[in-house]
Amino acid sequence: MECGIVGPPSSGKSTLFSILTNQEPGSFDCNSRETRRGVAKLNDHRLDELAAIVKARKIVHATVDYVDVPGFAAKSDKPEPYPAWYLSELRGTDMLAIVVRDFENPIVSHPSGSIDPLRDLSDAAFEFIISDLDVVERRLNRVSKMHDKESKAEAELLEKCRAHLSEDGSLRDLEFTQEEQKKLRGFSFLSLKPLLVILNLGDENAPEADDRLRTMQNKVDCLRDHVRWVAVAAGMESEINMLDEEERAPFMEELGFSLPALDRIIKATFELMGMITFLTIGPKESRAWSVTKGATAVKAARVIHEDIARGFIRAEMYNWKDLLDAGSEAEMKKTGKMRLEGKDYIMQDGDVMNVRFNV
Ligand SMILES: Nc1nc2c(ncn2[C@@H]2O[C@H](COP(=O)(O)OP(=O)(O)OP(=O)(O)O)[C@@H](O)[C@H]2O)c(=O)[nH]1
Ligand SMILES: [Mg+2]
Repeated sequence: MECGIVGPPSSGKSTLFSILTNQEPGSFDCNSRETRRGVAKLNDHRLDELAAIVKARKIVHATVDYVDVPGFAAKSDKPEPYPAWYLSELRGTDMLAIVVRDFENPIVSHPSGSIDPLRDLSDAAFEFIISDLDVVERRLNRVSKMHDKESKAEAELLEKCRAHLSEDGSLRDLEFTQEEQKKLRGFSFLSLKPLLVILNLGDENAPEADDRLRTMQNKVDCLRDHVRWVAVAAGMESEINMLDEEERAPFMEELGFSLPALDRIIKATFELMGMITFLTIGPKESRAWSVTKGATAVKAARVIHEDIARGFIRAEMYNWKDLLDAGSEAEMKKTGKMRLEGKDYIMQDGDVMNVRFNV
């Protein structure tokens, strides 16, 4: 799962990326077209607690890939369309996180001359709409000349998209059937990608995070299903991260966030993408895996290894809490809480699975 981090220059994308991927902070040349990729670990106390029970020698967390895409400033006062390299970088991702700036910093000026996170969000959303409209119109031009049934259906679907985009609407706010969604997937439309809005606050306004987020949310008309909102104070948090772990708490408290940005952003990313976590627990390796909500046991097995899915016989399944309560695998087996499930079992968040398979 890959999430593109976008937004205007100096909104704090790279600062946030460093926090997420646990790298040294340090922004890079804003004229550079270089993007950075990194892996963020989903901290999961369930995995840590169960791994401790079985004395796991190796612990592997679930992860999300983040891509730090540098912002670029228009050369004139007029907004410029996004360049092709930028758009193609974004199209390759599964979801987008737009970082908008709500912090003053006299050393780093905002390319638009003032701090206005709502404007920055609308600008970015608008550029995505324009770029999608361009793709739709080009394709419509082609398919409208064809007369077979499939092309006609495609033209009808694209016409629905065109109408909405022309009214400055994002595609994620339209309802599509599963069949339509499948057809649209190949276009990698930006305004259809799940969206995480990240409001980057300064340390002075971080304690008002909830109010500031709410004010923005109230002014944006969008379907809640495909959008999530998170407030962070990336600059301050990256400084806090340089402290020893035991020294961090009072500073975090001052910011007013109950959890670090990393945990809150990954959680929002998982929710937005409809992902849940299941675990495989053993002394050699204990590991958390992610799978889409509603996935069957055999699909979850495929995440682990294709062979395990192919040779799937049954899966031993229990909830992570059952092992925690029992204190050991042997005790847990005595409680009768371990079930045997077939291929079609629907995975639940926090399931511990052990597949019996045959290759
Ligand atoms: N005061 C304050 N400064 C911040 C904050 N976040 C980032 N900065 C500073 O703003 C500058 C730009 O931050 P970056 O993280 O490089 O911004 P960016 O969005 O990656 O910028 P580009 O890659 O050029 O698009 C840096 O000097 C940061 O230290 C913040 O929350 N508060
Ligand atoms: Mg950057």
